[in-house]
Amino acid sequence: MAEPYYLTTAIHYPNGRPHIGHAYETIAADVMARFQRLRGREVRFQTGTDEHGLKMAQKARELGKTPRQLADEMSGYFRELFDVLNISYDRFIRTTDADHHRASQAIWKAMEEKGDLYLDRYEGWYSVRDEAYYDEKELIEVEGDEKLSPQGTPVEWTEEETWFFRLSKYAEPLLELLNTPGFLEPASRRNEMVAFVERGLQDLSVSRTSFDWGVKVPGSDGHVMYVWVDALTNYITGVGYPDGGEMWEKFWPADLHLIGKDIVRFHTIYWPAFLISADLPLPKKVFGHGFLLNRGVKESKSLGNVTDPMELAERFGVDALRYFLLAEVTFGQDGSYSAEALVNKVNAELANSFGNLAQRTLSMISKNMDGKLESFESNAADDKLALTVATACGTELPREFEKLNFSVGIEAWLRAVYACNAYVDEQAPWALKKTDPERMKAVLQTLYIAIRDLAIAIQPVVPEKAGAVLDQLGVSAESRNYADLADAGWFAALVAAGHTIEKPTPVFPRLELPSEEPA
Ligand code: ME8
Repeated sequence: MAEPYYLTTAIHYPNGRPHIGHAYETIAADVMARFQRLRGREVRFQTGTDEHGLKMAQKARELGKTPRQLADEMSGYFRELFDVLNISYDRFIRTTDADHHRASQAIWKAMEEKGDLYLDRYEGWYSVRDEAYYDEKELIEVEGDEKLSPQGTPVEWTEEETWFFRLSKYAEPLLELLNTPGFLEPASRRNEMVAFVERGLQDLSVSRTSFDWGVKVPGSDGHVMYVWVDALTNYITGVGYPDGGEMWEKFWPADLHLIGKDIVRFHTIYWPAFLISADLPLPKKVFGHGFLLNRGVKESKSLGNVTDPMELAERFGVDALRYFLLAEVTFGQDGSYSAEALVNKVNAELANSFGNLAQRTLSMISKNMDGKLESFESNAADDKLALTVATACGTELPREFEKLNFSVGIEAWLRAVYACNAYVDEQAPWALKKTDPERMKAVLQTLYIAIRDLAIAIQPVVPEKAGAVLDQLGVSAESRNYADLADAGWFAALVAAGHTIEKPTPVFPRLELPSEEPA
């Protein structure tokens, strides 16, 4: 039985079109989902849009729309983008979905039955942009009397009757959870959360009465849930809460919530506290990735440096974008991007190294061997190359991807690609054509086997391109899993079947920078 694996991204605010950060997080999650599938696990992958709350209500009013119209329109752009980016999600959840309202009310009732909810008056600071409450002592004083949230967003003084959740009651189990190795990664994010709990937890305001765009609080007219209560609940809605059933048994608790560093507090303090209160199991891991910066600067509408991820994908190709984002940035840290960095990296590593390797090898097999595979005798150089490639693809890349060290796994893969290119140069199969045709065949077929391993291993990152290489090699769709890397008989089976290799067409074209772009 395949071991189940449930992963989620954050659900995105559809108060505007998706930006590069949304693309980054969702691509990374997709790489993980594909990776786990290739490892043989039964994966459920959820993403979606977070449609309630004051931020959505205000934005809609500003645009003269209803929140529902804004959510419908923008959520559509997210789905369109994720389709273009080849995101293999199983469910795109919208918090306006009917089953989600039901799940949110169910977890609310469970917390209420626990005695963890009480009615009182909230007086304090709120950031609409973060949809977050802040303590006075967390705020940053700026020029004049203005105060900003720790994220640098404006805050407003709020007073209203609300329901409170007894967060203060859960300090001890939360500290224990935060100190559980592997629960919150990267580990560097843990200290901040531990310090937050140790400073003393305040009970949390979990409903609003000053607007009505949200999930209704059961039995409490005029109250809608605080948007984060319903937002976090999406993770269990999607696997069948509160009804239970096969999907629930299989997939909850989640294996991974993949989110950005700015929302770690919600996922490692509020969310586990709600779950403990409702007697539900806790997610196994929360990973807070870093931010993507445009040439080192945070994108913002006022700076006019906002990149449309759809445009990047259309201009450079989806797999080029996916590869660049994962290979360039150490996952967990902030990273910088620019069109020229993308073009340079993709040309050097995919077009000139891996792409060229596949193109040269397959061309020579098609031309010099009539495209026919034959059994061959390997020598020490061939065996050494085979071992290097097998280790990178079968051990190093999977070990690093499992830890979400995507760039480190890709580096190991790339070292194996470079080893293949060095081997081609050393062995010079084009020269062997006349002097030692048997040796030429051994060299080309050693490369053929190596390319198959390299293509299988890199599929999570560049699914379409790796698939195209595997098609050219003649690797069947059922034999592209990581377990197939260890299959010693596949090559002999292809030889026995009389497999022929056609003249290849290049899979990784070189990218060009439009001339107006700075070099
Ligand atoms: O926070 N680089 O939604 P959101 C990388 N609805 N990641 C970025 C980024 C950047 N420049 N900017 C944002 C929300 N992100 C809530 C989540 S989950 C129950 C509710 C990440 O649309 C951000 O960290 O503001 C978050 O993980 C995701 O994009 C959605 O951000």
